Amino acid sequence: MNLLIVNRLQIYYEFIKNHTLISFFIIFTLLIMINIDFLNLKKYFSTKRNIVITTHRSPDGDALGSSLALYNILKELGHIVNIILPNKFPYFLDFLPFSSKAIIFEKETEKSLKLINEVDTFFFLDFNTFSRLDKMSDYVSNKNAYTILIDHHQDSKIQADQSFCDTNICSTAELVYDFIKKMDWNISKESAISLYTGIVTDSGSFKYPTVSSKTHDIVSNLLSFDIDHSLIHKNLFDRSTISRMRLLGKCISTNFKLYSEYNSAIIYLTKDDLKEYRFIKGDTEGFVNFPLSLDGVIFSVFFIEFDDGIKMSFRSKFDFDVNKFARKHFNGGGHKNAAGGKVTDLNLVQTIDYFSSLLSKYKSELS
Ligand SMILES: [Mn+2]
Repeated sequence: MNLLIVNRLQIYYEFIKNHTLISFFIIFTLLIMINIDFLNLKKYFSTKRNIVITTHRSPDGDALGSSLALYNILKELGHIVNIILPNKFPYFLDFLPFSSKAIIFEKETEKSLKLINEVDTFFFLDFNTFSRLDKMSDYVSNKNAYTILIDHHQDSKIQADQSFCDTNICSTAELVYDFIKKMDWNISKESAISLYTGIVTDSGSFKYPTVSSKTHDIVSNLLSFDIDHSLIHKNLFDRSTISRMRLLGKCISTNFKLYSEYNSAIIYLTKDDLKEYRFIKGDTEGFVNFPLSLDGVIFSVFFIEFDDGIKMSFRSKFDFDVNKFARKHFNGGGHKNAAGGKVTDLNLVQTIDYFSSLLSKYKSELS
């Protein structure tokens, strides 16, 4: 054993021997601190609650999967539970159990407001700032209710009554799994499907650096519920629409720019492209990964022009921090290797020009 550790252990031993009472008190307090939230939470959920689960705009597999898993479990426990999403999820996630139960704020505003008004408990899943709830934001943040935040994004701006956040974990689904286990709640086959989906989508099918042995431990446990993982992958990745194929073709053939000096590449789609190829929601999911699959490219951006502004997805390999980049220049954020951003005061050409002008400032980080 390392000499330093031996020394330390000796010091701890001496301290405990000489201050037995104080030591026990410290250990006891630490144990209470670790468990107290869960003891209180277990008590809190022992009475029937009126719960709304919500997640970020344009919900992805992790956002929706985490929400549906928790929805199923809380419902089984006898609580009143609703999921309210700011807007619709992409079509390929409709295989998730109970996905049809999700209420879309944009479409069913009155119903959503009534439910928010009646709520006593909120679960906030997979987002770090209320602005990601879009038009729902003020109604939710102003409502007086007990709030529980489970999230893995950096720089959280949400003050919740209970926070279960860890930015080193690759998916919120893993944190939800931990939360369920600590609460001693039972996982169902349906919730296992949803959690597995969350982990697969947010880990890039287990390829991102944040995937850990714990991720695989959780997945191993989820597979023990006899879920058809192969079917889940087919549902997630092999249900492309013709419009998606054509939009991807457009990006790769003409709407592409390589900045070899900065090991960066971009693709983009204009409003006219979306119209011409009959874009439907979800069609461009994962497009940003294509430039990143080029040998040597460590930073890729996908620009998409909508009526209300330019939406951007950022991805990187290794140490280039796209969360910082998106926050600093494009009103966005997310994770170190995956982030989003939005611009409303520039058109597409101006946005790309502005982006190009920034690259030289990052030359050392990008080479
Ligand atoms: Mn996530």
